[in-house]
Amino acid sequence: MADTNTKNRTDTELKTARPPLYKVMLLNDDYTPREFVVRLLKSEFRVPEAQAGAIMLTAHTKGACLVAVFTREIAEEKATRATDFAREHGFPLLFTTEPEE
Ligand code: NFA
Repeated sequence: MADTNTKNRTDTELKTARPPLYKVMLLNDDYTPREFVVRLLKSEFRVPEAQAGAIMLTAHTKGACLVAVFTREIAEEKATRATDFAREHGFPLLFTTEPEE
């Protein structure tokens, strides 16, 4: 059964360790078609159509946009997979990762 007696727990016991999180960023380029970016965001990151369009447009106008946040290993794997998929289709589209502040 779960320990519901919070009264007698110490501060240390109450602390829940959370792994550091990493941002997956979408970078703009001049060659990858907008529709390809939206399709990739939907298939690789499970982002709904409207949100995928908004992320693509933000990257297009501002140079970069946050796609999603994961633990380091997952973030790196997703960024690599998505970037590789674009390469396989001949596009220079780039996803990067960076630690969340
Ligand atoms: N800038 C690209 C274009 O005009 C679209 C794009 C958006 C590329 C976001 C990469 C990231 N075709």
